[in-house]
Amino acid sequence: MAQQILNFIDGMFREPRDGIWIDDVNPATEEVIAGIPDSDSADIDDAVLAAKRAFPAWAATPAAERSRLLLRLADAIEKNLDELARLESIDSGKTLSLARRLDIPRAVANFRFFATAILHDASEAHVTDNAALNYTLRQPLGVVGLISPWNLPLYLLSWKIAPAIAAGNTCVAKPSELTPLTANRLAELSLEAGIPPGVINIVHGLGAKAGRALTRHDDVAAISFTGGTVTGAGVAANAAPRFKKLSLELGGKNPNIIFADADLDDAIATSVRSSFWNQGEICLCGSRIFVERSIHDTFVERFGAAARTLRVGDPLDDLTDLGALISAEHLQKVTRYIELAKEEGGAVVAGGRQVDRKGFFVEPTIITGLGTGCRVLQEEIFGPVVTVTPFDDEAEAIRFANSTRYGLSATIWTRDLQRAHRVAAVIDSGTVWINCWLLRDLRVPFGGMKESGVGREGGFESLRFFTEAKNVCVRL
Ligand code: TXE
Repeated sequence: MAQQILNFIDGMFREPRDGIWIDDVNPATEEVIAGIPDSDSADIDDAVLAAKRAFPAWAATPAAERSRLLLRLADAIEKNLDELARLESIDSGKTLSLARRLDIPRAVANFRFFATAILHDASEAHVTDNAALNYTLRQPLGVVGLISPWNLPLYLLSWKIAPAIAAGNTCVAKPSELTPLTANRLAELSLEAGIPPGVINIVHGLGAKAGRALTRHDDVAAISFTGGTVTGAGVAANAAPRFKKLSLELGGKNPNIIFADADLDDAIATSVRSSFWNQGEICLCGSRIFVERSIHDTFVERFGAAARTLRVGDPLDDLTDLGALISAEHLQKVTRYIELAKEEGGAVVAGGRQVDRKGFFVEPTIITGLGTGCRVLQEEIFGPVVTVTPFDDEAEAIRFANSTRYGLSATIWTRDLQRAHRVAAVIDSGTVWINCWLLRDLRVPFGGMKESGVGREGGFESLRFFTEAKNVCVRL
């Protein structure tokens, strides 16, 4: 009998009002592992009401006490790391080892980071000659809506919940319907940690139903959304006319630029990770690899050989490198792009096939021979599929890098310091990594340019997003 997940509203676990449930499937086995509420606007109304009631007391709770409770929640997550990693793996298809190393430790870090950040926050004062003293109050917004995706479920959910409630807001979170398990466990742990009822509410269900209701709710002051660009446009269309604050972290088609003077061993080893970690289902993966022509063939040969050694299979096995893709639909989407690559004239130099076993597995795939205008280099595939394209000089590398409507992140490999800075400055992306990838400091601004998003999260940017600045002017 599959587990039944309930909504978490006002500190209690509740069935959906309409009594309808959705199957939650393990992508590695295709088994139904849980039923989750197919919540609608009535459940969102209940959750928003609970959050609204809890807000005044939580906002008035001293920062030191909010911090203490968030730290207890971080400790509770850490104590249950193995269980949470296992839940994340069976729910999303990601490898257990990655969930242990990346997802769950990051959830712990998110809560610790914002729990302590609020103890060090400061605000500004502006003295107007001898006439007035202005000071800025940063006050919580009220009830905020948090919508998160399936690729890094607890990692991204906690990246939103932690700053939202640390700043004194209460929240209604809508995790992805494809990966509800760790959000549900987080709800239980929040009770254990002593977070008051109504501060964190979690409503499960479909984006077009529960998610949409949240974005349209009049009592929700802000929406923080991470997901696909098309969905993000819909979220903005619902939230903007209601004048909600909006933070949108959307898709990417990130360039990974390798100059001939790069440390090739390092560039190849890191490119294997930046291409295929989490089956390529990380918005920061470098899916368009551009290599200076003089080393292109060597790179393709060595990178291809490395990709062919990766093991695709049981996500719970520690020797597995790539687990399953999230769903049958996503598998279809990814394999369709591999076919499209061939139709567009590309050559598959590694992988290229669905793995012949139960579950949604695709080989790590490398495609060469495609121009930057091809759909495969323009559209987000979000799977273990990368292209490698040669470039002739720095100007061409920059042109190629900037040739999509996305602008989330970029990686540059070179030993030439001046060039590294020069190229970083002109690439259209919110993050540029030089000779590294996914090296994250939680204090830095994080977000996308162009169609990769609006707004920045991270450090004080997150705390600013989740607060309203109010200027108080006192005549002297
Ligand atoms: O994500 P969605 P999907 C990209 C990736 C992927 C594509 C689609 O290319 O193939 O997006 O993935 C909720 N109102 N990324 O469809 O729909 C939904 O329930 C309010 C990039 O699975 O964007 C879930 O909680 N909410 C990415 C969340 O939005 C709505 C991560 C994200 O789902 C909604 C995931 C609506 N109308 C996919 N419709 C990244 N940038 O990290 C859906 N949702």
